[in-house]
Amino acid sequence: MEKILENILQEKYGKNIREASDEQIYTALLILTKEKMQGIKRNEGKKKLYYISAEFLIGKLLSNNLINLGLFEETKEVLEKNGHDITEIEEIEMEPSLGNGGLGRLAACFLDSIATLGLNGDGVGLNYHDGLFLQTFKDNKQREEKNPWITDLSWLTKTGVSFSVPFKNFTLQSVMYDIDVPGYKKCCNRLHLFDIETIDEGIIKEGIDFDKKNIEKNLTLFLYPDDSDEAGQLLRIYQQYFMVSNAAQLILKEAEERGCDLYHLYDYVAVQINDTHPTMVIPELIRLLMEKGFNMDTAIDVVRKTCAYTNHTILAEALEKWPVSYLEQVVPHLLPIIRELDARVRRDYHDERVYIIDNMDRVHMAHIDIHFGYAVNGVAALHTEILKESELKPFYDIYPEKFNNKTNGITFRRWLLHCNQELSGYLEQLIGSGFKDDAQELEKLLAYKNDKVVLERLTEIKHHAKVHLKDYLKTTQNIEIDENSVFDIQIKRLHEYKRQQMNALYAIYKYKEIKKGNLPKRPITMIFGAKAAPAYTIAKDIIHLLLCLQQLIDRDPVVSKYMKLVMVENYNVTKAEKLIPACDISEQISLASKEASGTGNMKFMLNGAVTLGTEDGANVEIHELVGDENIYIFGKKSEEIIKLYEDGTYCSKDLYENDPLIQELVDFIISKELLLIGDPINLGRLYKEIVSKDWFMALLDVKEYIEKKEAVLSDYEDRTVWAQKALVNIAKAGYFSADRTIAEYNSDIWKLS
Ligand code: 26V
Repeated sequence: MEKILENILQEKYGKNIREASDEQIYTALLILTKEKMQGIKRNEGKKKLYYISAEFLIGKLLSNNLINLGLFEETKEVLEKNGHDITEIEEIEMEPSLGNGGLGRLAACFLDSIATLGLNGDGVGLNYHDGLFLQTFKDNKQREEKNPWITDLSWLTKTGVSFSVPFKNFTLQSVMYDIDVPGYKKCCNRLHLFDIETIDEGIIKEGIDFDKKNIEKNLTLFLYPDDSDEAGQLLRIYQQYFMVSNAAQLILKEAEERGCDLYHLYDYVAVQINDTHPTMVIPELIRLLMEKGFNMDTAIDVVRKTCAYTNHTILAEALEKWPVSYLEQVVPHLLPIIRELDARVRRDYHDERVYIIDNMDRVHMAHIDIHFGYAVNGVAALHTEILKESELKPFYDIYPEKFNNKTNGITFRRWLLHCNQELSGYLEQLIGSGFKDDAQELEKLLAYKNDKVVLERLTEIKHHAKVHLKDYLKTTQNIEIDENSVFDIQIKRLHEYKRQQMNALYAIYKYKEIKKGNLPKRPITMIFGAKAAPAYTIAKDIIHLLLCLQQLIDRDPVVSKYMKLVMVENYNVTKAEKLIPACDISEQISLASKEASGTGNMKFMLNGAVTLGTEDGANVEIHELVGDENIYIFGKKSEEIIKLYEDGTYCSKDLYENDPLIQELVDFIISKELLLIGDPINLGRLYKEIVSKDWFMALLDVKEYIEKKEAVLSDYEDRTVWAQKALVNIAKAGYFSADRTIAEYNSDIWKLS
């Protein structure tokens, strides 16, 4: 390896490893790794999976690829020997921002595991040039900027593959780019990202503003362009159809190349539809098969046996419903097929809840997937139960055999081996390296639960990670944090159901307690990281509140000795990799029933944080695995919440008016202290929202939350018992390896050979 690196550097820059700059080393390593990946075996097999997703939040790739290729340690040593630090080299790489949050990161973890299990399966998505926006803070508010990530030399490789994609008024010619995805000590798969050559970043004006109607220039500029107006929604439909038409054409082309008689497509191909964004692949495949001479019945039958759907949310507003008139404007050629699918449903089932086109002429994308796919899965046990028993009950009654659960998972290569090398190394010393291939082997750690030396060492490793995070925040945001304080972290997309606003109310509680002289035994550092969708007003108001609280606390000479609130700017995968190893308390406080799974909860657990959470999503399974002693659960249960929504009886105003503490905390949002710092419009609107609506019931659980968090902080002081909790969490995290999840997808859904 050293020799090859040396050669590349000599050839390209006329320098040896010692003389080369970090940038030059990064480029040389990129070239070296890409060449290695091109040389290794591809997964093969008669049947191939296509994982179609609007998002692949892959994060930086250099170290991860080196780990999977078995070259990381050697590279690190060679660089060290020559005066370079691999962590500095990692900084050079731009993070592609091709995803929003959990769903996109899950797709990336899945690609890693699919390759690691040696399965024949590629990802298919879009090559957004500016990805999701880059978040900056100004005047305590979020600002959105473009986020370009594609450099001259990157992980993308342009292929010769290209398809014609027909829209109503024009046809676009695609270009396919590939990113290699090496498995851990295994063969390689690919992520195919489709694009067009005519994209013009020059049309981006102020912030992320651009002409939404100029499709030939804007199609793959942004992930989730603002869809608060008609042009924005049409653009999303253009993007989705472009993605799936390319996917469908690629699938049929490759199947035929593998000798498939398309009448048996399902023996050669499995298509996983990641949420409803790729749903149009179903009518598109039907259309393409009919062009090849299939009759409609047969085309539908073949496609139904090929496609499977994953549901990632029960939030009604997130379930896509496109107006027929919009589809007519973009893809009129799909409409006859969609109408026929709807007619077949209406013929067979006399229940308007399962129709594809509703009485407002909107196409329910999930309904297409459920009727015309062969499997439907939720992403955690509770979530799947809720789908079966309430959200999708009419469908479950028709097709009980299609429904199944696949509890999410994470790749341990990135979320332990790479992001927490000290912990991973120590675990290897204790229990051997078997856990790297079989995550369940982490359970061997339980044998050390009463070993003082091990517990102290785990505490020390956590402390080191906290110091690293301290240094990182100092360099990147010029923020000082105290490594001896408790690190309490909530990092995820900003959404009311995730209840960052409830955590903010805790911050207000703590601030007031300290003001009253009730000083905590140990300072607390509350860390948040979250982007709010640009058009999501209340989410932005919550960010404003958090930033105002951060400033208020920082400016207070007394309070700032005991607490600190930090909002991390532009939260992304790279930042998650720094934050998660340093965390003591993992905040997973969504309103029960609303968080389908969560995957951050798993990453924190694996890195020895203790969860403070509701019985929601995969928290339920974490709770079952670690037991009551090693998790802090609070709040109303999902059945109660579902009932409250059904009855429509929740009234935040009653809670506000009848509980003096709740009133005091909520009133603080519009207190003179905060209004001196913040914007009365944002704070006033948030105050009103919480008092008069509080759709995600923060006030319902806030008191229990405060009590529980106080108990956590008090328990933290018994450092030995806390280290035992951390140890049990690490030991029990093996279940959440994405390798397990993917093995289940394969045996129950894909059945790849
Ligand atoms: C999308 C939208 C878009 C419109 C406005 C409101 C809204 C709210 C939520 C969503 C979520 C879409 C699907 C999604 O990202 N689900 C996440 O999937 C993760 C992987 O399965 C899972 O861990 C998270 O719990 C789930 O929220």
